Amino acid sequence: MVYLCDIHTKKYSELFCNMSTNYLIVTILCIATPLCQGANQVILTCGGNNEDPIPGPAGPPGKRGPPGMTGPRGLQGVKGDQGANDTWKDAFNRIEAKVELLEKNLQSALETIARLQSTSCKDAKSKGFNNSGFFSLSLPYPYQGYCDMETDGGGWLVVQKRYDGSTDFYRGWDEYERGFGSLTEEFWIGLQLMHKLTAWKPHELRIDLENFDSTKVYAKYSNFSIGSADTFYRLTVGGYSGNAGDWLDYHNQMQYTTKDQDHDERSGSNCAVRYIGAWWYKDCYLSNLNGKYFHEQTTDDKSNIWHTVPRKRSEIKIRPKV
Ligand SMILES: [Ca+2]
Repeated sequence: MVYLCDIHTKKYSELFCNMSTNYLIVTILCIATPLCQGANQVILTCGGNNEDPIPGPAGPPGKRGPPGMTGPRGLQGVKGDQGANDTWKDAFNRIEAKVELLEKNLQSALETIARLQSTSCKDAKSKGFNNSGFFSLSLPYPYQGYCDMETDGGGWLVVQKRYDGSTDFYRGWDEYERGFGSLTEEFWIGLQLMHKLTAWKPHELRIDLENFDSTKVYAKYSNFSIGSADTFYRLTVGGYSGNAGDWLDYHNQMQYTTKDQDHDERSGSNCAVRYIGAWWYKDCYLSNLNGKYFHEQTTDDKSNIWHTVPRKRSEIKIRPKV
């Protein structure tokens, strides 16, 4: 078993052992190889020393350790062999079932690899991922993202999501730079990443909004980019379409302002403090989607407003144009 992984399948080992899916892949390879029994032994060799594949004599047993964490559920097993009365047809059916299971597991493994190797949500969409969810994306550097694969052709990276007020958005500069919240709940992905992505490739922007009467509207911009930290993440936006109204144009070319960094055009006060948010304020806003979240319709001008209407739900998302 040791030789199988280190020598005969050395390429597979080197390819997959550094990836989080190695358990699944190696297991499948081993199942497919009659020489290989006991996938755990093979997996252990993956992280071992390939220059010395011959194991030494076993040492004395060590002290029993504490129980580990419960692991993930394993792959589905195949039905066991039957007794001596087995017919050729039964044997064939069992083999066929095994092959089908192996094909299914292999397909799952290949999908996982593709999911890990996508450069962007748009790239993942082009590979056939049609369900929204989490992806490990690799450009312009590795990061985790939530991809909207259904709206307007899919392939959108969600950069802001709010829907229940569970995450506090009244935060300072550092957190707006790095991002905060949970990708499974409400979050802000961070100005640094938004700058990196839009400097890497031209992007378009889409803002999906849901009102408290459950009507949905959107604003789309064919051009969207965020400047570097040196420009205080200056917003460049244009090419509006949609039915929510163009309430970002007013903020075009504005720098970002948080409660602890005032880069707006309102003299004598900080718009982020005045309106309990953080945004590309001018003097001060026509949109304020990071404003205070209210659970019901309100006329409070400190709320998460798009023009004059606070929103029950907002999703801001970006997508490479090419
Ligand atoms: Ca000011």
